Amino acid sequence: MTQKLLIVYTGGTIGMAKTEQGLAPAAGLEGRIQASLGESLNDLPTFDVIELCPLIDSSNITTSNWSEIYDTLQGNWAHYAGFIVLHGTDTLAYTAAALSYMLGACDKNVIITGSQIPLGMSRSDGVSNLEAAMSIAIEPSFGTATVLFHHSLMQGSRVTKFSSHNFAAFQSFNAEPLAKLSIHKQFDRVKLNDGSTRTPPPRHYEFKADSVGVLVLHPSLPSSAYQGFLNDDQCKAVIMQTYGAGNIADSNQNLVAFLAAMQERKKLVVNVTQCAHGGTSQGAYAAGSLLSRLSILDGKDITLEGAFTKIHWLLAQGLSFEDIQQQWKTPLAGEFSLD
Ligand code: ASN
Repeated sequence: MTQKLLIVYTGGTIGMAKTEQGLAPAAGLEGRIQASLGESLNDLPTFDVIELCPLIDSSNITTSNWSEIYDTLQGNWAHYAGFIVLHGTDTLAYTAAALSYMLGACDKNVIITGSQIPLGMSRSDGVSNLEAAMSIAIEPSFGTATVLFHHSLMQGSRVTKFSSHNFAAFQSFNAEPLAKLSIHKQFDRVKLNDGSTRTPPPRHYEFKADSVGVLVLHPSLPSSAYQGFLNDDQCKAVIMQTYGAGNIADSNQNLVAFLAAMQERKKLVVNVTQCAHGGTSQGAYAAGSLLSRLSILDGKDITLEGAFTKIHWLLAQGLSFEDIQQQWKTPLAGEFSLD
């Protein structure tokens, strides 16, 4: 089998160029890769580049872009030994989590990376991120989609962008990185389910773009922040970012009534903590115990991105409210820790 890599370029800073309006994605990345990586390419696998159209700043990502990336990978699966997705950093964590559910425990590596400074510009971190991804993409499968950034290889379902300035832009706060790339490369492969891997099947579902919202709790929350979710028929679920160990203001009668009405209308609510590290202990405090009584799903130590995309994925499978309540509890791609 060929040891060739496929690089899927979606846009993002790594491939941007200066314009009068500021940095914007630019086509023709292959030439810039050749120029920036130069002779190092002699030690790396050969590669092809597919540029998606249009190339985007990842702040413009939508659920249909996840499908497009998946279809590109799936359609080319048999022809390459490994895959790299070049993506903007702003929403990379959402795409990485979405691809983790979509691909499952796949039999080849899909590594998602990008950069804070464009390739070809001085001090670009794109060179080291891309070189590192290329150097490990044809390793035996890590068993899940991964993110590689600033020498750290992380589970795709677990990352969060935590710095807009540092080269180490991503963290996996609740799961150890799969590898730290130094002079030596050492991998702890992820064991999902029984450790078996598969070829991703053709996509048979569509994401429903407007089906999931996010509610961030804050002191004296106005009801206008959430009332719209209730009245919007397209909205099937809300990820609620709660305080600390998963607490809400249980003295806020409007909020409590909203949560009860969500349950009555069979709209899902997921409890995800606002804290970057740790997770929920739903019910540990009286102020959070109400959530279990209202059948609100416990996000445990999942990220916002992991929860948002998991609900999208489950809804896209056409599952009922009751089935999703059940299936939520099982990790699909290592997205939360089991107690
Ligand atoms: N705005 C850019 C993007 O997400 C940021 C980056 O890639 N560093 O596309």
